[in-house]
Amino acid sequence: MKTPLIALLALVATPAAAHVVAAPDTARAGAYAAIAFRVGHACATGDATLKVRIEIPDGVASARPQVKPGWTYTLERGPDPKAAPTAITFEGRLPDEAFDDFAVLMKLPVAGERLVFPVVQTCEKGESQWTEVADPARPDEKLSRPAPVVTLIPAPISADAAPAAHHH
Ligand SMILES: [Cu+2]
Repeated sequence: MKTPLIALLALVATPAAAHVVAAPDTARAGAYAAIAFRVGHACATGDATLKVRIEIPDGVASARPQVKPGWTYTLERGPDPKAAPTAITFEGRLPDEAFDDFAVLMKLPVAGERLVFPVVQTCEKGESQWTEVADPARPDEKLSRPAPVVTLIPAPISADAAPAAHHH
């Protein structure tokens, strides 16, 4: 009797685990956060990932790739050399049977609810564009190639605001 409900819950609870996702996918607004872009599989079965290009959205004040043995990185910059790179591309080789994390240390914007990071994954045999963004009006819509998203947790109103009371 319980099987249908359990099956339904499993469906709802299963995240897009094997796509390209941000880990963690929540972070505090205004903080420095190391966010990994987790590549769960290649562009197709048996393929291999050679390149991962991560677009850095407006509002991110700095973005530094974590050095990764076996991988090189290149930064794309806009006109302002002091601004965060507009994109970071890692190049190396990741077989389909494995996953890997590509980490970026970022200074996140103070305002905003979520940051979208379009990713292009280039493989030996093809390419996957992880660039789809959910329509807020259709939250149940299933996207086949969703872009990684980081949800921002509002920063504390003030650092001086009422510290937790001490009871001795
Ligand atoms: Cu997937």
